[in-house]
Amino acid sequence: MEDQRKIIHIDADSFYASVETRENPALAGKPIAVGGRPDRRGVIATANYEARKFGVHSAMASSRAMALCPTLLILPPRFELYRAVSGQFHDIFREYTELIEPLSLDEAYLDVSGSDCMQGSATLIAGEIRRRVREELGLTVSAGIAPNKFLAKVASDWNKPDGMFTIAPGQVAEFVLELPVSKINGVGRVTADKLRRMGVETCGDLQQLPLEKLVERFGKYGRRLHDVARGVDKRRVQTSRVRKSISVERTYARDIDAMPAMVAAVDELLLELAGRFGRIADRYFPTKRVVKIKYQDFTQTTLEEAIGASGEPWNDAASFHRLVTTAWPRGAKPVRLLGAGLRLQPRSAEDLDQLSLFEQA
Ligand code: TTP
Ligand code: MG
Repeated sequence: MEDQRKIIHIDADSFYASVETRENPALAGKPIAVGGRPDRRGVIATANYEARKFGVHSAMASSRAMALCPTLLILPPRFELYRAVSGQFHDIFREYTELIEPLSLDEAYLDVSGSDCMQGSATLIAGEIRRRVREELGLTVSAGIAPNKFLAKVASDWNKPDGMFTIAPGQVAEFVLELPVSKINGVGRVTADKLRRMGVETCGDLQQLPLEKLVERFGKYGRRLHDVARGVDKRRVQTSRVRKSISVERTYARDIDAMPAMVAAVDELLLELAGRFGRIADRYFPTKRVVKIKYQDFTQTTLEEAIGASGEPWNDAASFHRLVTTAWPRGAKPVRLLGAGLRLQPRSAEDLDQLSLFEQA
């Protein structure tokens, strides 16, 4: 049903700062921030929760932050690293759904309405994602689970950091009554003040105002306020990205240095790739096979081949084996990471018609 979607909003906790702490565990428990230098009129991008206790927050002048918290360590940002971590978040998300809308590097909406993972329970899926991010990436993310994007975003903030909160469809009406309007995405200080002067503090108060009055005062945004005050939000999770490829890769605890082990590793990757590709095979067809090899010394090589007209299926194991056998000697060193993937082409509407014709035949 239209309004009974299952949305998860994920938001990493003090993202840049947490990544820096993961990279240098000696920083754990100390107040740190990521941002520009105080002597160069820099600003804070984010601060960890220890630093927030001193009143340090995003967008604050670094010099002010140092005044509030003299022991604060301000690290320069490393965007490439954060981007890479963000990609790793998405690799995990994609195992549960393809309907992902990123809002920033550390934030995304996931629509899991169609997922049959974890008996279709969005709350269990969110718990699983949080566990895997902790175990595999050494970071914490908070999650909100709700029937729409507005409520899911409110919910992810509810038990932050390292928390989650579910608003079930049957709880929405009661939940919004006491919800402060300041929690509505888009209601900043100005709008909140304006609403307060109209006697509105909570969404329950807001429900008392007729639509006409809200539109008169707030223009188009008035209609949105009218909806969200009732916990209604029909915006869909929008995936903007057209995929060009899909791949799975694994870093091995012990480097691989013999062909049989390599072949076994590739077979394992292919199983996983099949699962992942299976979920989007209705929208994409594979054009090439790709393997990636990262050697012990972190140099890497990739090799790809067109999926031939000879009729073998995309996941033909012998073809992938041939690719690694050819690529490995380029470095001739033990291998720390292997990847297997496919280059993709979106299926057009016509292809889809063709597909269903074939299936009927
Ligand atoms: P947020 O998710 O807003 O903040 P956060 O992840 O640091 O902390 P939390 O979610 O636990 O409250 O932003 C994500 C990253 O975006 C943040 O780590 C740094 C960057 N950022 C800025 O560079 N400037 C800003 O003003 C904000 C708000 C964030
Ligand atoms: Mg965050």
